[in-house]
Amino acid sequence: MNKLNIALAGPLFAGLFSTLSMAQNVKVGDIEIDHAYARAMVPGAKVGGGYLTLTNTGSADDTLVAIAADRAKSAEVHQMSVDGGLMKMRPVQGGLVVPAGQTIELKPGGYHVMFMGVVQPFKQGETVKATLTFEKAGAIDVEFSVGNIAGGAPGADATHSDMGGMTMPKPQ
Ligand SMILES: [Cu+2]
Repeated sequence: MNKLNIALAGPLFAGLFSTLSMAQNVKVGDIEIDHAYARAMVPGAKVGGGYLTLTNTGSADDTLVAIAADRAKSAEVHQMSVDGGLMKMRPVQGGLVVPAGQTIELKPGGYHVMFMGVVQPFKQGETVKATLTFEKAGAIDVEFSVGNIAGGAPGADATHSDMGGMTMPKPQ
């Protein structure tokens, strides 16, 4: 585990557990959506992360093809990964596939919804509404409960508020 992981893991997990109790559960077609939450953003931040669990109870794969939110100019699914010691995030091309009978978890450090062009940074206690569109199941409105700012450490939130180029520098 490198220094970046250690620095991020604590606050991120704290944020995750503090928001799970506010989870909602909605369904459209064969797709079930749970645990939708977003992280609070620091003042001035334009980019925020959202997380949720997608379960496909059907017998055919489906794909999350679009996300729209009132509070953001655009939103898309990103994948975060560690590549050669660098944490990177990139858009998932062609939509996020939710395989038949499987559950996909969007969580810190992995897949996440990236809200971009946010005018008013998300604040703890707010609800951010978004419409998710699936190729087969269709569209569903989802409410993301806004949790805390990842433990309150400004450095930790930099992963989402300062993602120019989508490649984060390796800490020394
Ligand atoms: Cu992202």
